[in-house]
Amino acid sequence: MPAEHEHTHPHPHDDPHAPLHNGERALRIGIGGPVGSGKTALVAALCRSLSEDLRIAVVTNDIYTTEDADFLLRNGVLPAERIRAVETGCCPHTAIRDDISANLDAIEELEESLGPLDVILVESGGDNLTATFSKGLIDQQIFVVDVAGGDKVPRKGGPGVTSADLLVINKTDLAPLVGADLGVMARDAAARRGDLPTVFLSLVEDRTAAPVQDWIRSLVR
Ligand SMILES: Nc1nc2c(ncn2[C@@H]2O[C@H](COP(=O)(O)OP(=O)(O)OP(=O)(O)O)[C@@H](O)[C@H]2O)c(=O)[nH]1
Ligand SMILES: [Mg+2]
Repeated sequence: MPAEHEHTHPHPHDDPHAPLHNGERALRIGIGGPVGSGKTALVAALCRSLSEDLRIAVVTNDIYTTEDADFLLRNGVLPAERIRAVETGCCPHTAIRDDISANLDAIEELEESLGPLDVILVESGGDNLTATFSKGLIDQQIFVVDVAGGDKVPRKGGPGVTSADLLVINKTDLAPLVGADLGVMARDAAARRGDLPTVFLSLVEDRTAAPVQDWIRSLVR
């Protein structure tokens, strides 16, 4: 029996930074978009519909509060241990693009405490049309805009609208109230985005966010 100090063979499970077995890693999806467009409502809908058969966790980003995480907890969409809040204390886009360390720590903590996961949703703090995620933080990004600001939003472009892997145009139920033409939005989005997909959604009418859920499932498979 060797003395304790002679014990040399590595114990991979002792290393908190060790990759998951078989290189398995959750698909990381960033959800960004302007303030109030429905990012948290979308996260809540996805948690409800995806957690039936997938292992899900969520990281939220707020500037000064944990408002978004609190909303998800109040609505019971996931057990508390599956939700982490990052208080950025700075411009939301800084924490998802320039200094992503707090978000990476939150993801790592979730994976360590929960074991292997299928999908981690990272909600950015609400920003403007310029916010995008670092590819070092997420694998795919969803950009959520809403029709309430008028049908001009896709036409205005910006990196979120033009280059997100999925563009979600939310709150279609409000289109008649604000005189937004969804056909114009679809045409302008297609012109900006080429082959990248765009979906229309009303989270008031579709509490499962079906088109976004389908898109995520196609990536997990
Ligand atoms: N009418 C309507 N309201 C919606 C829809 N989706 C979200 N909302 C409402 O819009 C408001 C903002 O939704 P949130 O999900 O908090 O938006 P957010 O993008 O997370 O906001 P921030 O994190 O503050 O940027 C809430 O009052 C939602 O209930 C929708 O499809 N239709
Ligand atoms: Mg939110």
